[in-house]
Amino acid sequence: MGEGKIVAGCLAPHPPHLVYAENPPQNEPVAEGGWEQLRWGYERLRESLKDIEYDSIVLLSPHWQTYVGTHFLGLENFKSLSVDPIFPNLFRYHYDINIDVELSQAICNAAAEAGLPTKMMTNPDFRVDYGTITTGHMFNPEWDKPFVVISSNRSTHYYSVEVMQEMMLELGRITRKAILESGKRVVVLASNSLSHRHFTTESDMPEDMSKEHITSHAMHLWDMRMIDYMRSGQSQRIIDEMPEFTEQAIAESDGGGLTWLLSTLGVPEYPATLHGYGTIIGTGNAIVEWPVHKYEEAKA
Ligand code: 2X7
Ligand code: FE2
Repeated sequence: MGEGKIVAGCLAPHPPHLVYAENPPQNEPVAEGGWEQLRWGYERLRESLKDIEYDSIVLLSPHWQTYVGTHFLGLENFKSLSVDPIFPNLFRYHYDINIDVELSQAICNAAAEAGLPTKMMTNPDFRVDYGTITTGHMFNPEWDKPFVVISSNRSTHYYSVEVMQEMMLELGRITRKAILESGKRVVVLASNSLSHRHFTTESDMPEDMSKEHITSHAMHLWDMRMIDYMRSGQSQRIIDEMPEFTEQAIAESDGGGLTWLLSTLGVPEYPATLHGYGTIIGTGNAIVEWPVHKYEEAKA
């Protein structure tokens, strides 16, 4: 086949607070708003891609945690209730997600051929994790595109950040090749926060923004350093500093999504666009787009 294309790659974090604050009909709890800086950031991201045509969304979520290899959602549709185990007061979301099984199987097969342990998830009762659902909703509230959903193999925890990076760099190269060979136009999403130190208590009203701030100055400095590298096209430095960042900022990059994203994009040297930054219960979250479509048009 061939002629497939990655049209954009995004860092698209998934704190369930964002969906809670949007009050969509699928979510049971009701909020008085909150976290607007980030929700407006998602609006800007959606606006930026609204005229770009694509077939599917490929997403890696750190909350689908698999210890034996990388798994892929493998049925045409999953429909159920997703509840955040830590914030059931904020997130009880009735989802109905369509899967691009053809592309999912193609990436899974390519990973298996390269020697990575893989599995297609074909249990119809499988509950899709809230990271996938939150990022899916915030990126595409209409749910009108099929997804490929990739699990987070917990190699940081089983081994180290260095081992995780080796595996995710390889999975990214494989994902890229499989997309280009598929003939499809695709957006790739890494669903993770940056610094990830939570407060240990929640305010009486979770959406009370007078209580929201970064957990510590050190976390702020790490987040700004990473964002600066993204905005100045220094992806390789992000990869090089990932072990220190992940350990010192307790960053959610431990799940491998950010490394996988950069590898899938071919370790880009062009600047990414920051659509929004904000904290959620003390964690740092950035909405960032690598506008592959613009970069490739400029080269042509
Ligand atoms: O999963 C999350 C997260 N990554 C950050 C903040 C709050 C809740 O959930
Ligand atoms: Fe998370």
